[in-house]
Amino acid sequence: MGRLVVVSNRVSLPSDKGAKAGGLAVALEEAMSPGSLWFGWSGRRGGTNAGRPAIVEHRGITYATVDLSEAEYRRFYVGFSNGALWPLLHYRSGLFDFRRDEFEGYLAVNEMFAARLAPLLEPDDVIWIHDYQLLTMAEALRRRGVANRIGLFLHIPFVPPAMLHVLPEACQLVRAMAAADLVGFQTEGDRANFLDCAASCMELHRAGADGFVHDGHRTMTIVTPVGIDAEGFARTAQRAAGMAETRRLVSSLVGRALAIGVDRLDYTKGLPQRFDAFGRLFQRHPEHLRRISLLQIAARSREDVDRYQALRHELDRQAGEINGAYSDFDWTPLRYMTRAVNRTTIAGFYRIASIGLVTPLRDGMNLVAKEFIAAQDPADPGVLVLSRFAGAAEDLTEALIVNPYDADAVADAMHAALLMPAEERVARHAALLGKIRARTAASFCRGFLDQLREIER
Ligand code: ADQ
Repeated sequence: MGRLVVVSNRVSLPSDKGAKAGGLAVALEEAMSPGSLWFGWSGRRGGTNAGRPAIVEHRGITYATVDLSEAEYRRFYVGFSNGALWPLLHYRSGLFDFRRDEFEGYLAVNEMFAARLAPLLEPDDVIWIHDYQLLTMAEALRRRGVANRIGLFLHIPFVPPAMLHVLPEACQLVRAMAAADLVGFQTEGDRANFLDCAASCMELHRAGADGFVHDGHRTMTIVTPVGIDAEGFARTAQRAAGMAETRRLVSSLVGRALAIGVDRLDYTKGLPQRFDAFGRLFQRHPEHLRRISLLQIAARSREDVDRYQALRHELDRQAGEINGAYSDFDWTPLRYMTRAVNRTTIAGFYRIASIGLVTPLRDGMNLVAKEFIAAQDPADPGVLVLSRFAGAAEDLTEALIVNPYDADAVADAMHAALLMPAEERVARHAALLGKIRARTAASFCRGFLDQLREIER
């Protein structure tokens, strides 16, 4: 069986210590077995990338990384990836910012990745490219004569044609994605949108329900939702619940309930709307005043992108407003922090929380929802309040499903969660736990790679 070559924008090197916020890094660690190669950006910038990739070996895995120049970083990463594609693929055309030089910078970095990876490849390697930063890389590899099996997995949503064509070069991207043999998505909806976009961009013949042929090349699609190591996370949470940080959190609550939110500080995560809904809880259901605190951990992310700074200012303002309006001398309703906290500590916090608030405005999957479920004590679990616009909601139907734009409804769901009888909490949690145990990070990787390896080239 051929070697696995994973390509992602960022490579998490074995030397990277400390807290990591980001679902992709977590999921991919499961895919890497000894003998594999992981290729991507080192995270360094400012240097030149003219030379060969830097190679590090660790526990049988080879890590090959390239640096980006400052101009590449600005155009490819800050510009087109995060200023144009990220908002567009999260249905936020109002935030979409297209600049042609940035689009060209994006194509050039995808091209450069292909040029640096190609000499490292062996004929039976299976190549698995990840996410929205690298949508044109499969095509760039093909142009270099790479005939290996290539898979592409998109961790974020894919939009319908009416939204995608807001992007002037939409069809160029879709055609480049189709150069892969297998294109994977988090949900059926995302896959259907991609197939519709492909049909809107090129002459194609459908190959069964899941694929198509264009110009003699067959592109198949697959839906493989990303999961977590549910058993491992449950063990971590159980252990963490006894650790000093969790004990300190419990004693600071003095018997009050805890709601928890854990996100990257990103406008797709619906944090201003969540804060609004939390304030609304006290207006609509004042019996909860002084009885609950919300701990929101929002790790700063993409601080070079202007919109993220604006979001931070908005949240600072809102947090001040809520605490100014409702705090008492011995109770603060909202505890809001913007640094990353390590996953073990967070696991302990989830376990003691009565409510997990996962209310993104749009999300490919959302692993925090799954981690919250895994971390609960099955005999006395907390309740997950989950946005219908998270990919996770397609499967996790026993959560309290909400529309995150409806602050009153989210407040009412929190109220319902706080009053929910133990029997109902246990039943909902058992059903959810069964689901996240069935679809783990490992089964995500296996599901995608088994199908990719079956493809005849
Ligand atoms: P993200 O948008 O980064 O991932 P998510 O799925 O929630 O979102 O993954 C976040 C991961 O980082 C989780 O493991 C979480 O514990 C951790 N994390 C989040 N906030 C943190 C914080 N404040 N401190 C410490 N750790 C934090 C993208 C897509 C998602 C998709 C994943 C995986 O946007 O929709 O689920 O990839 O495919």
